Amino acid sequence: MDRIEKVIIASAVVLLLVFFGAIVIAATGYGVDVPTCVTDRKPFTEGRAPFKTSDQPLRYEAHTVARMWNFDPPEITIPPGAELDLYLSAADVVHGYFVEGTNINLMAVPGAVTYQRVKFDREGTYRILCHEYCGTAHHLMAGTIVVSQAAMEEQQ
Ligand SMILES: [Cu+2]
Repeated sequence: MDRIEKVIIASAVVLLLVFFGAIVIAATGYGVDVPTCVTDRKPFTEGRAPFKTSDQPLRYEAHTVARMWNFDPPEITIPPGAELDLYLSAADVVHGYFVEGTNINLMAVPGAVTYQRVKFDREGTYRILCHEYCGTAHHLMAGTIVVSQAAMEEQQ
């Protein structure tokens, strides 16, 4: 084996170890979580507005259905500092679920439920966009997540 080949193989092994270490550090040190497909929930075709599931920690759960060409419910309102358990399904074709300014990026797949737990610390309005081409009105498919204490108090 040529010396250059040995150097390239050794470099590749070092890079593999560095990347694997970065994944382990991200998962354990920074809490980076990969969205998962859950199997203990039946796929649903009706959305459900957020409801509180826990006070300590403050936690809400929302069920969103993506369909041509909207999200049901179109708006999710939670208070700042709350964790949101987001369950997502699709009623017709594959859609995407991307929330601007966050790391929320899910696939909505018919017959499956995807899940991600997220926490919003800052108040604001976050736009939800479909990022999978799903038909002629795909570009109009949007929703919002409103993180606001005042909006929560208005609802009660
Ligand atoms: Cu779409």
